[in-house]
Parts: sequence; C-alpha cells; structure tokens
Amino acid sequence: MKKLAFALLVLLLLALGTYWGWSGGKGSSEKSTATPEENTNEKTTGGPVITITGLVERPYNITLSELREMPSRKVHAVLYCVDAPNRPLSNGTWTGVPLKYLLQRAGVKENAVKVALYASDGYTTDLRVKDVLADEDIIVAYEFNGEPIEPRLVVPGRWGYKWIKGLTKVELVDYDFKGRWESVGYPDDAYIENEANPWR
Ligand SMILES: Nc1nc2c(c(=O)[nH]1)N[C@H]1C(S)=C(S)[C@@H](COP(=O)(O)O)O[C@H]1N2
Ligand SMILES: [Mo]
Repeated sequence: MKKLAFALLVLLLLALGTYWGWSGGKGSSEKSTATPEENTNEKTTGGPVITITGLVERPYNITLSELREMPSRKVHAVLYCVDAPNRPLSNGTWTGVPLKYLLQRAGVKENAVKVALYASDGYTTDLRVKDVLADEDIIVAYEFNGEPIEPRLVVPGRWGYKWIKGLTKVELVDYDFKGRWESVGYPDDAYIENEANPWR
C-alpha cells in the first residue's frame, strides 16, 4: 500500500506542475508576445495600425511607431470646417509622413484612380491618386504644434472633411469612390478658393 500512496503523490505533483507551468506560460505571453490576430486594430507595442491596400503591388500594415521612424515633413496648415468657414478650428504646424510616400512604398498600380480613406469611427473621405502623388504636403500627421495626436490626414487648402482622423485604412481603387460628405454632394476636390476669406 505504501507504493500505491507514493505513486498517487507523484501523479498529484505532476498534475500540479503541469497546471502551474501552463498558467505561468499563458500569463507571460499576454505581457509580451501577443500576435496581430489577437489585436484587431492594435499591435501591443506599436499603437494603432494603418493598412495600405487595394490596387498596390505590396499591401502592408504600418504602426504609429513605425510611422514615426519614416521620413517626415512639417507643414503649416489651417483647418476650416464648411459649417463655420470663417473660424479656423486648428492653426499651426503639423508633423507627419507624406501620404505619397506611404502609397509609393506599397507600389501604386497604374489603374488606381482614387484613394479611399477609412477611420475607426466609420468616417470616410477620398482623394485623387494623382493629387496625392503631386502634393507632398498631404501628410498623415502624428503631431500638432509638437504634441502627439491620433494619426490624421492634413490636406492644406482643402475643407476639413478631407482631414480624416483616426485613420485605419488607405485603399486604392479604380472607380470614383466618394466619402461620407462627398457622397451627399459636398465638392469632391474640397478646394478652399480663398483662405484669407474661406467663404469668398
Ligand atoms: N474620423 C473622423 N474624421 C473626421 C471627421 C469625423 O467625423 N470623423 N470629421 C471631419 C470634419 S467634417 C472636420 S471639419 C474635421 C474637424 O476636425 P477637428 O475635430 O479636429 O476639429 O475633422 C474631419 N475628420
Ligand atoms: Mo467639417
């Protein structure tokens, strides 16, 4: 009978050891090695992710921390909303990465005509591929007047509805995609004719 009791004790210790090891391993993986699949729109260390996809050679995801490592530009621009055209909402210096660089890094296919832009709150807007490739001042900004901000588009000289916040996806398409306000009749180019007196 002593042999049986010893065998049971060994089994009990093995079971305890297995359980302990399993829960310890799970705890440490939560701390450091979460995979992208476990975070729908976040990587644990890099912050929010922007996806560059659609009519490109090499679709990719970029984290906010990776964005900060890319060649950046400082752009002075004033944000105006069509609803209050004489009252600047934000006026200062924005730091970010030209959307042009992000598109070129993916390789723009020649049939891409529009850039469809999507945000975490469901907001959308759009730009023409040729306008983005011609204007390095259209940036994905991550700083305003030296302070960190959630990634947003800065589109100098264009109404605020192009300045999408909480950007999650940039999709190149071969048709005339229109965003939230463009699709209900707001001008697709959104050009502010006279910034000194935005409403002319
Ligand atoms: N994600 C998201 N981005 C958005 C909007 C929105 O509703 N959702 N509104 C747009 C409009 S119409 C304007 S005028 C500006 C306002 O920017 P602000 O909230 O930083 O002042 O954000 C633009 N970007
Ligand atoms: Mo707006």
